[in-house]
Amino acid sequence: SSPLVAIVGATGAVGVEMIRCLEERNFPLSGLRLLASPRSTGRKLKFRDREIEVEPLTEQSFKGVDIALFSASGTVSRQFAPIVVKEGAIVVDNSSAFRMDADTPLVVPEINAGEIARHKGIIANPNCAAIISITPLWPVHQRNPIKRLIVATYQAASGAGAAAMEELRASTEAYLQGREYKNTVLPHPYAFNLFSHNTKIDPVTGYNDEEMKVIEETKKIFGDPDIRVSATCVRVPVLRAHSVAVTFECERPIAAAEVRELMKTAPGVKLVDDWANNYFPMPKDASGQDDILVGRIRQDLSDPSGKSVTLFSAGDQLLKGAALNAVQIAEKLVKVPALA
Ligand code: A2P
Ligand code: 11C
Repeated sequence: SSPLVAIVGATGAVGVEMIRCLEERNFPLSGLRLLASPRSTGRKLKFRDREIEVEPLTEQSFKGVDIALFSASGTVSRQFAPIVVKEGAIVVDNSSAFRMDADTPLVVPEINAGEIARHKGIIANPNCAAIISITPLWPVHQRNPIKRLIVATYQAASGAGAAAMEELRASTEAYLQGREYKNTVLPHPYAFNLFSHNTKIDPVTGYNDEEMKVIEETKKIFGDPDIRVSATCVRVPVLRAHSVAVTFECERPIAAAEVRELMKTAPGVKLVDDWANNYFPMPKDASGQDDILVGRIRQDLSDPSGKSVTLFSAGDQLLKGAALNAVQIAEKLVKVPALA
């Protein structure tokens, strides 16, 4: 019979997209339980032809649940995911709490769906910047192993949650009206500005947590600890799609034309590479789309060996970067044939 599904963080930026993905992809479920903080108790959210009341998350919330999709925070996942597992249910966790645990599969279904089978109750959804950076690269890596990868991200407000999206809107409005705006969610003025990703900097290396996630998660998802990765992560004033400039070096020479051909059939990817019209991936176009847009594919002129290619991509942070990827993992759990 169909599973009873719970969403933890159902009122959040990712949570509401999880509800929408379950609905749009016609996920087979016997019931949907929506959980959030006590602040949201009593709120109703639409699913299919009905409204479901949001319940406060407690240790009793998971009775009868088969699959729980978590997107509240690492703290909430650490506290409640073990309770779900003890109940015999499966967690798909969008936080970073368990991603690097050896026992926890870290899954992008287009890359390593086979990992799902070895789960011990928790399957981790990767960091959104990592998913959007590396999903298009997997077919390249299989053809001609990528030895080195350098990414620079342009990350949207949604990655910092619904309140950050609201801060972008409100601060932009204030700026245009010449009003003062005191930022309370993100650490710097956001309107008409950009800044280094708002996570902790390692005092020794100078890399921030987001950059280290991209580096470490890439190795785990590709199953290749030797791949050399560097990342610069930046927050830009865009609502909900992350963009990435990617340069990679393969084991053998590779032509940009070959990469472009691979992108035409890469799962979860759409080629947007119109040189004549200077039309390439944009967060505005990626927003609301399942596919990651990829373009600007060209030889890296700084590598005379011909082994390096550079490209630019944009993907919806809330969809492929988070909710969609989690629902795709859940589909594999219930063995739904690949949906559109
Ligand atoms: P709430 O809306 O009641 O605060 P976002 O990433 O957009 O900020 O969303 C975070 C989500 O996680 C929201 O649904 C939020 O609920 C939920 N959440 C945050 N903290 C807790 C908590 N301690 N217990 C349950 N849900 C939480
Ligand atoms: C951002 N990627 O855009 C982050 C948010 O590890 O899942 C999600 C952090 C994570 O700020």
